[in-house]
Amino acid sequence: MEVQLQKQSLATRKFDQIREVTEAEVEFFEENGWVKLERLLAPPLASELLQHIQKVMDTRIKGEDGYVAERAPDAQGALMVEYVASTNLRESDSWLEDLAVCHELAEASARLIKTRPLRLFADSVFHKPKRGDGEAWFSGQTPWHQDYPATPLDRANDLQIWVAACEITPDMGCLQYLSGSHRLPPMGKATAYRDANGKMFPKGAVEVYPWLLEKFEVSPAFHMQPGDALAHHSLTMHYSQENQSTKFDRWAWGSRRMDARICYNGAPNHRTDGRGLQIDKPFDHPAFPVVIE
Ligand SMILES: O=C(O)CCC(=O)C(=O)O
Ligand SMILES: [Fe+2]
Repeated sequence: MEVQLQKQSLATRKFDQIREVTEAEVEFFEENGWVKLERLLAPPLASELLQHIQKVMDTRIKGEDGYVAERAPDAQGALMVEYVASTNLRESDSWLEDLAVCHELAEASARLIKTRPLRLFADSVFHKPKRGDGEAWFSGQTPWHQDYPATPLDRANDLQIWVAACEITPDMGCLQYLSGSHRLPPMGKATAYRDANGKMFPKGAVEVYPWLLEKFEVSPAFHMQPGDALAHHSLTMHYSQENQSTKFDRWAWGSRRMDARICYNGAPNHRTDGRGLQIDKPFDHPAFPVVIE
């Protein structure tokens, strides 16, 4: 039976500082499961993005808007608070809402995964503070993981666009990929990769499955200019080193779009819990708008 999707396309603002993806980029993505999109956002737009994400993070972490308490009442400790604060910044900032639902990023996503209609799943901030600046959620290395297993989607047909909101030199922890790993099945959550004592493996999947590093090539840590982006499929294994700079924080903003026909499978996730989603039904809910038909 064909499922009727609610029409919730919200794109109102035009972002003419976002360019189109090229055919060569689409082909590269299909082959490797990731692609670098140089200057996807023009630098002035990237600098506006940085201002917005820093402001929302600051407000949320201070608890000024009650966002974290509302979304995750059980969030304990500064790291967990920061993690919850790092998700769906668009819910606290109408400019970020416009950017997250914009036609330009939706069209780029639709071309890369060759799927329409698409729905927005979430937007996120990935902040790695400079070395010596205390511990944050994304301090240290980001363990090798796929995005799909941590989310309650009944199929893996979605992608993340990760935008450098500031200059990110290779020593600051650029996202890196196992090229071609999007052809792997779901391999478990990063939080499930633990040793016999229950301690998380800092390098994630490659510690549990060392053959991954023999089978796939690791993509380089790029030097990203503000507005350069990386896109990856939700089955592509990815990782980033810790930020080794003692001077500069690393700020990236991600937004993830999915096949709008994907159904909710009920797995726990703070992005979806308590939203009244129905198991085996599409995400027909204002928090997951259709962004391209
Ligand atoms: O920025 C990072 O280190 C992690 C980003 C990530 O896991 C993602 O974009 O899916
Ligand atoms: Fe990820």
